[in-house]
Amino acid sequence: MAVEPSRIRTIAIAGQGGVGKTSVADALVFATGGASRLGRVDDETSLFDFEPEETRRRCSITTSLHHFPWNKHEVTILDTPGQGNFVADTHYALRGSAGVVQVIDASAPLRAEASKVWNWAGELGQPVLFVLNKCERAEADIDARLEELREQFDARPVLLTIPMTGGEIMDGVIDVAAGCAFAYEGASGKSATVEVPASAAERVATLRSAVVEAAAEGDDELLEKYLEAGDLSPEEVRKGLRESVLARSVQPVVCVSATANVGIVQLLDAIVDLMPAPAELAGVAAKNDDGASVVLAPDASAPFAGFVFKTIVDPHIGHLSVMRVVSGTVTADTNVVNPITRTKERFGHLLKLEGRKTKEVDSATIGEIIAVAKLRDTHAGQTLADAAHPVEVESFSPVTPTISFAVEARKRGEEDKATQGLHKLCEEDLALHVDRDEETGEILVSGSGQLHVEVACERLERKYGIGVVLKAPKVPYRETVRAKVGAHGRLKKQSGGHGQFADCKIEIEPMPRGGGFQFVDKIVGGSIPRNYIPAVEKGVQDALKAGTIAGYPVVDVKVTVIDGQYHDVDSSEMAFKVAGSMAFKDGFAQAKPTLLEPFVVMEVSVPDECMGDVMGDLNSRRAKVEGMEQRGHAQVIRAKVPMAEVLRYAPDLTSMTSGRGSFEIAFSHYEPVPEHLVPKIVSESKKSAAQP
Ligand SMILES: Nc1nc2c(ncn2[C@@H]2O[C@H](COP(=O)(O)OP(=O)(O)O)[C@@H](O)[C@H]2O)c(=O)[nH]1
Ligand SMILES: [Mg+2]
Repeated sequence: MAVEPSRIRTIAIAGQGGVGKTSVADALVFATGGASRLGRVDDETSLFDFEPEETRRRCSITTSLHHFPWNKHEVTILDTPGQGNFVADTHYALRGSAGVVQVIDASAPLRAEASKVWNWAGELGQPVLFVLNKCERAEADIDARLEELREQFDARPVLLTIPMTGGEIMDGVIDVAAGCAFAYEGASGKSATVEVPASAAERVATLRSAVVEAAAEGDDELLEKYLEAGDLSPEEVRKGLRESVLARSVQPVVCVSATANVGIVQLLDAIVDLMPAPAELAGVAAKNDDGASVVLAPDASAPFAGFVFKTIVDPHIGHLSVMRVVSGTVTADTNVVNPITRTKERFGHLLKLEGRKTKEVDSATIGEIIAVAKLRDTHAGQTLADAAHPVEVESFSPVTPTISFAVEARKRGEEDKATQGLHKLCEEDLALHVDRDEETGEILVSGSGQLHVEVACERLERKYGIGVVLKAPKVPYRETVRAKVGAHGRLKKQSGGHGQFADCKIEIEPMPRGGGFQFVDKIVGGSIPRNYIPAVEKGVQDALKAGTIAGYPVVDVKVTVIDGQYHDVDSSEMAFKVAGSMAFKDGFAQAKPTLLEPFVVMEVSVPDECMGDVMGDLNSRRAKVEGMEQRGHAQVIRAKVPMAEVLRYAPDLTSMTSGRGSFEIAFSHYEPVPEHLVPKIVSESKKSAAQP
């Protein structure tokens, strides 16, 4: 039977790496009876981290889903990765959720990566519930964490539960608003209601006022009542708080210990009570068939539209497309179309994901997530819509990689198989890119970090049986021009038989950084016939693929074709293509060509006492430091650094900070390479091109 949409909760569990997101997710499933024992990442029994690359590293690499009933609601959770190499997947997975449960380690200061999740939730307008995890640890400091949330996120956290400590250990939680406590029986998840310990009574009273105040602010009527009577009923607190949370003016905070399995029931209640039902979110931006902007309201009776935010490729089952129902209700028989590829798709079976398993359902409605197998031509980032109402939901913005490696198949002759396998991995992982180096013919794999690329290669071997080795990381240099010049290309082969003739004159000039390529046609009087102009452009574009300094792609140039000659019989598209290419190559060398290098933006988080070393080291890497700030006991340095200087930064930072430093990296922009470094880069890339 279909679920009543007001009882649907679909939430992402997100946050920085290692804080216990996956452990919280396992505890949620266990508490609702969805697992007979508590899955644990440390024992490799987690329902969410089940891929060998994940269990081996104790680190989530891709988003996993599960769903369960709780208190007459249908809850779906997405356990997302937090590690910097894999968070692109999290950004995309948030397009599937309606609210974010951001997990924070109560026992350690927030790291820079935590703010990413918070900002993404903000961009998507999703309410946030904070979970303070690892509260049983001696180092847990709840007040310090709340202060960081206020300072660094400008958040307004309001505590709903706090740990109750019996002797040495956290063995229960106090429900602040209800004024009672829950004593947990070991890790069984069972609890008994008990009185708030006298020692905590005063603190609980203060915290309760904060909750009631936050609730009153959510609703004018309640505010009036609160100001008059000085208090609100439990039902009014819940209602007002819900409104404040949905408006994103308040973030509830729940304290748990995932591994000790304490406080999880209160977290479940908070999810159901305070996270949005799909219809409570704003509509989703889309385009209709005529290209006009529309907003898809979260309406269960509207025509169906689903946004595919993830693809899972299983070597046995094939493709699973995972989508969030954005509007309407869908069954296996709904007639759907992909408006981008214009393909009609058949759903066959609708599946719900349960960790590595799936369960078939008859229908799905707004806010639910379903997977369908073996679609003909649909990819992550695309929409599937009712065939009578084709709409296209706004897609993802692409992730620019921060590192590239050349890879080589371990067995000779398996290059093509390796490329094919890597392309299949790219369908699942939109932050992974595979290209061929135009000059050397090598396969280039690019991603968000070395670990990301290494994991991709491990998967290639496990899933498709193709072993590859990573060679040295490559910096994606570009070439460009700095002066405006005229250039000439002339192809003339008219000795006997059918000849070849084309002649074109062009101007080459620089464009602003990031301008890419622009082609302008200024031919007057038909010196080159109209139908040959595209061939000239094609020829120029071919020449752009490999510049003449060191064979890197040429960018940020404008090419204007101004004059030319043709021959009635001997001219052809082919001839003009060659002439265009010749003209560009001729002019490029005169136009003061230079190399551009990519810069990355980095946030390096280091303990105070390592500051000096890390700063000195960054300066030696040509870094431009843009700012520093104190976060807890750590300093966060923000800098723009040439990618070439930080290709292997992780081990160096580890040794400078004895493993206590961390960093985040993202592509920033291109800049000219300093003149004195150009010869070295050129000779190195020629050397690597000469290698067999
Ligand atoms: N002491 C303690 N350790 C925890 C708790 N929750 C998770 N951990 C441990 O923290 C590590 C990372 O947990 P995991 O769930 O994989 O974190 P994630 O990266 O955020 O998904 C594992 O070793 C867990 O056993 C907790 O509540 N208390
Ligand atoms: Mg995890």
